[in-house]
Amino acid sequence: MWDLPEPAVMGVLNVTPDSFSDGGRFTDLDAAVAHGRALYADGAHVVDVGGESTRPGAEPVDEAEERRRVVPVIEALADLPAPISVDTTKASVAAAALEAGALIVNDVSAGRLDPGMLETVAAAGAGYVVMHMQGEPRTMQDDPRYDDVVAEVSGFLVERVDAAVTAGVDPDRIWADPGIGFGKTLAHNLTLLARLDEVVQRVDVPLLVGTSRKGFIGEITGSGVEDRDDGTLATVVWAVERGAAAVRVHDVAGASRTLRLLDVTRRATQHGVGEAA
Ligand code: HH2
Repeated sequence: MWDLPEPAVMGVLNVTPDSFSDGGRFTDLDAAVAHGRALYADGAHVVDVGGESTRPGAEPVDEAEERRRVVPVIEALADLPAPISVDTTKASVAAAALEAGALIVNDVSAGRLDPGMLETVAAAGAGYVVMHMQGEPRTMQDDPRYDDVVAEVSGFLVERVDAAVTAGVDPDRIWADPGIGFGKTLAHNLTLLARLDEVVQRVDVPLLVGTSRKGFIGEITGSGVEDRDDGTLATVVWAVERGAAAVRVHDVAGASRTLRLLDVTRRATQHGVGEAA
């Protein structure tokens, strides 16, 4: 995606009352903008602004309300050196966000929920994230099923990347995302992580992986949402080691430090300790 480093860190900024981790913290414009700037200062390469929660059970948000939440924040952050992405499934919200200065659309529906989405992204020459989700947020965790989760998720991503490219989206500006936690049980999430290198091989564009503070970490560690950053970092290292090009996290400072250590250790392995640090 453009000239972003690999691995890139996407920082999460939810301007919603109900997101599962940071809901209600950044509904005030000044607080949201300050947090966006803090994410950049902490090392975010992309700041992802979302106005609709997609947590399991979340109710959809009206288009005008979602625009009202995200546009002023994006306008105020547009001068950051890092690109802003907008986390939305609606073409009209994406268009308003791109107009306000966002450069990337992060679409958890991969263009399936709004027929105008792919054309909107293509017309703006914007970056695009296509993510896999089984079902829709309100019901997606009811009883998710796959015969082969790796093959099905990879096949879906290949098909949606093709659809985006056919609609005119620049293939060099697309990330694919296996959608950890979106219509997936603990076993599905773990299988995708365990076999992430297969997904990387099957999909032609770089992979973004979002595990941050998600329920499966709590299922394993027993920790609440506010106590999952350490588990998140374990999955960040795992994903990057298996070829993920980018990670989406709430704790950008922690992820940046962790990835720096990973990078130095890798280089020490390849070139010797003297040149690594
Ligand atoms: N996860 C969430 C939201 N958007 N986008 C991508 N590409 N990948 C993800 O894994 C992903 C995403 C859910 O996390 P969060 O934004 O913290 O919560 P909520 O949806 O409740 O706002």
